[in-house]
Amino acid sequence: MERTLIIVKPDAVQRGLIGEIVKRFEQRGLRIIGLKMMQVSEALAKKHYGEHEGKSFFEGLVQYITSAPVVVMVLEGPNAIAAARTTIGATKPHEAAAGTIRGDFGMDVGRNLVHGSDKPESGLREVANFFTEEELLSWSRSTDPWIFE
Ligand code: D4T
Repeated sequence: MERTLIIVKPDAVQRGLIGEIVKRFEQRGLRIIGLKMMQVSEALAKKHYGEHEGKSFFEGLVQYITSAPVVVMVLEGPNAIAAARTTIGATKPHEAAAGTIRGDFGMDVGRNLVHGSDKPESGLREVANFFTEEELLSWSRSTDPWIFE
């Protein structure tokens, strides 16, 4: 089972899209094992986006993600990372396919609504940055056998 960290970013929260975005991951079949609303600190933002430090957009990215509350969640499932990223769509919303979250709601790379981990190692690291083990639930749904063979 893979785990991915999803961040419903400040623009999506401000635009009232929390429910819409959570719904899309739920209907895909990903299992939510942790979920909370929080304000990201500058230190946490810099840690999360550490690989982009030094790039031209880094300061703007930190400013954006810390500017207002976000909703963070951990999704679990076989191939959860790839499944979540195809639901999210391409990084630049104007290039994202219609039907994806970014393709349906976004226009600008600096306001791209949602984050999803990009590989299994990042998923584990990012989940640990945002959640304690006690905040994550190990559970199964009665529908799981109808979603995962
Ligand atoms: P995140 O990490 O937010 O889910 O986005 P992606 O995984 O799709 O894309 P990324 O890591 O390449 O970029 C992280 C973050 O930086 C912003 N960004 C990116 C930007 O503002 N300008 C840019 O040119 C790029 C490449 C958007 C997402």
